[in-house]
Amino acid sequence: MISALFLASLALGAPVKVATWTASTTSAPNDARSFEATNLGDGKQSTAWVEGEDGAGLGSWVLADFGGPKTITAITVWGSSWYNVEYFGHYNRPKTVVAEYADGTTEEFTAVDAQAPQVWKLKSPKNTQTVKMRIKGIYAGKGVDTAISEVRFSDNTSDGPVPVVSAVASSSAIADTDGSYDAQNAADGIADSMWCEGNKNSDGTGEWLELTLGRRSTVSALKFRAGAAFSPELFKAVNRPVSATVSFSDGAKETLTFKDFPFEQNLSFAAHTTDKLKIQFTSTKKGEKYDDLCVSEITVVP
Ligand SMILES: [Ca+2]
Ligand SMILES: [Ca+2]
Repeated sequence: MISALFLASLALGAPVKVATWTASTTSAPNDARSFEATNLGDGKQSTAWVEGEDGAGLGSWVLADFGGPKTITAITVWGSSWYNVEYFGHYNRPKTVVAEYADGTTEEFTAVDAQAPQVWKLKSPKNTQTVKMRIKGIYAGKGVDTAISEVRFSDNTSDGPVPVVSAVASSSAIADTDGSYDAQNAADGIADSMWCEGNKNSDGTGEWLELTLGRRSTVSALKFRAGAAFSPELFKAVNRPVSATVSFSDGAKETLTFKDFPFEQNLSFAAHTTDKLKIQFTSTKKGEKYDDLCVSEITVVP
């Protein structure tokens, strides 16, 4: 339910590109894993910024610079590290955050105590070049440091991809130590969160995903990250789509044919005006480790 509400909030506007990220402090890298502030805006839940102070990180801040004034309507925060369930429990995550805008005005936001993206809608749209987010309160993890995996800002435009407000699937794999495989993961704007089907009697053929759009739109293409986009090495661990049929609200159908690679692929077709997209997979390629069809991300292109 939290995830569905989260997707609905994405309909507030288009994502705003951050030109530079800076932080008050950064934890030293360990095991070749970096904790730099740039991890906040790389579109991956597995990479996180971790503050580098001696204490719990209260007073630490991160600052997003858009490179020019933008009108911001919402901030979405993935608190702690979403690398896996153990990491999520290890790090502190922000409970209270004070956002300071370029004109010096501030606004305070509070997170709920759950592993869910926190969507904070601003009291009113704010025109600003920077947002400084200072951590005022935390939910304590088992370790010492505070982490944030990803931050996204939304504007007040309808530019960019068509927003998806909810996603449902024929089946979903059960959550494990790596996290959830819910349908929402296929349309959350995060490259390394994925939907995997949970039908033990199927290689994914016949399984489907249905995306509800934030507004009736003319759709001419879908961008897909098929399989496990977490890393090129893991991509072939799971089943990948070979072909699918996409159905539109007017009953029209188009055929999708996938390339078998881990990068984003653009699948274009004749334009259709629609409220929903139902993507039913008609053939798949076997994974090396798991017999579950997975899709990491779908972007709906106007
Ligand atoms: Ca990240
Ligand atoms: Ca995703």
